[in-house]
Amino acid sequence: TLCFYVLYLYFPFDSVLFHPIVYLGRKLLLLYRVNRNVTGMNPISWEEFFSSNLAPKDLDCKKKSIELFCKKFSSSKTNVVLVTSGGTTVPLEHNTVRFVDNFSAGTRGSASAEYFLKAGYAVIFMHRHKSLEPFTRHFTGDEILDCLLIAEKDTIEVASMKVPKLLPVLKERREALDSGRLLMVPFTHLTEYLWLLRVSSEAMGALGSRAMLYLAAAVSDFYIPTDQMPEHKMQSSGSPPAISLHLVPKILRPLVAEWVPNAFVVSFKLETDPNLLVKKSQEALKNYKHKLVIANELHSRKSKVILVTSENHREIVMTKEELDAGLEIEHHIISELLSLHSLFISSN
Ligand code: PAZ
Repeated sequence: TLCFYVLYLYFPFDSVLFHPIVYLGRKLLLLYRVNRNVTGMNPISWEEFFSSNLAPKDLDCKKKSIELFCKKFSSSKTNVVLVTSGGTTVPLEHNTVRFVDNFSAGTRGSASAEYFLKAGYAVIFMHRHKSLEPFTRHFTGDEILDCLLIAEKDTIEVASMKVPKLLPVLKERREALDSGRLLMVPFTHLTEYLWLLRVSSEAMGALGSRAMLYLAAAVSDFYIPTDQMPEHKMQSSGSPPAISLHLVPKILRPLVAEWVPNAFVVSFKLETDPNLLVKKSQEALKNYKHKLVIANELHSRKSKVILVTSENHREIVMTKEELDAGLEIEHHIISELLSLHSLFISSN
């Protein structure tokens, strides 16, 4: 930066030498950044990430609704939970045609949000746009249309055999909406997710220990910095593209230490090697100093999780009978969290 500044003093904007110098400077900076990330030793800081990846255009509007929502519950006894859900995309072009995505459907987040609502919590549901949502998740594809029948005089009726499934869902949804305890906040790409996570956490600060963060979204660990993304769709006519992914800074660190230090923070750890689950979760607790990691393995995530705290770890395993009866593991997870959170609140 200093070299740049000194050069600029000698060759101001209108100088013909200025443009080649800027070009060279950019290339050097790029080389430096690539090298930093290739070695994997030194990802950029979270501050650098936010200053080089500008906030999405609608952030202010979403921020205001999140702040209003938190304010509404700050003087009541209602606990507030931020549930993050679904996967983030990582665009490969500014005018995005292609992006990197992941497997997450939002099952964990949307089911958990329902159980939190049932327990009386107010829920900020920060979810990947078009992933599963509380209540509607029970009806996929044409199912909701199958509940409806064309009756006399072009009116519509609900098929009586569908009522037992539809009615309890409708009742719970109505209760949540009428009490104003559900705020839906959609995101799509990684940068949008991280900005929203930051503003939501900061807004929840006012709730103290009554705030819980339940970070179930599958967030990309890699991204392409904006200055290295092509403007337009990558062309297949030239040589195959070389895509260099960079490490995303660990956002849990500022979240716990600075943005919402008094909240009950729960993160998730997904692995495909079950032997790594507990070790990596303990490392995360040590590094970020939050309260709980819920560890799960990709293929068994609907039937088994491990709750890892700094003191111990224990499994929740669904029995075959429970699974056959349609019971969901999130029911058990949330009931555990309710006890842990209430202990946390009373000890604060
Ligand atoms: O969304 P889903 O129900 O298909 O999957 C849930 C999950 C595996 C993404 C979640 O439980 C989780 O582990 N989230 C954190 C992933 C991570 O390690 O970043």
